[in-house]
Amino acid sequence: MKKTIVKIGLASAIALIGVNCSLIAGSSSSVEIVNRKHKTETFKVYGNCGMCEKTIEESLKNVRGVEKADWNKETKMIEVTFDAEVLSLKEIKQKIADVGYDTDEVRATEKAYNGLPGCCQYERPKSNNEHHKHEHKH
Ligand SMILES: [Cu+2]
Repeated sequence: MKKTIVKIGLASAIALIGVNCSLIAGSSSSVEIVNRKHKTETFKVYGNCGMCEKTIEESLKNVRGVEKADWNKETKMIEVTFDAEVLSLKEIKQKIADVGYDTDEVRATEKAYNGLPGCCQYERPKSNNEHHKHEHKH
């Protein structure tokens, strides 16, 4: 009789641990555990809408060393999982700038920015290294 109670107690304890484990596995840190060579960085990319999201994420899609890129249009933050031995964070930001999107570190060229669809022409951050240039006024 006593034995049965102990058994039941153990079984429920294991069940509880099981639940906890699956909760931990579901958290955002699971990527880093699975692949230690990759690291995940989160930074701001200026943009507007769902179309921006597509363009930004596609700019990193077939880039060697980039595992995953996920931009959030609400927060304007991108989460990139990449292999730091293959490419640097700066190179990733350059890829994003190449398709027309600014980050705080790498700025897109006027040409790339102007090439974006009208709805995607987000409000650009003030730049430090272009203060000597004329502001384009309509
Ligand atoms: Cu857009």
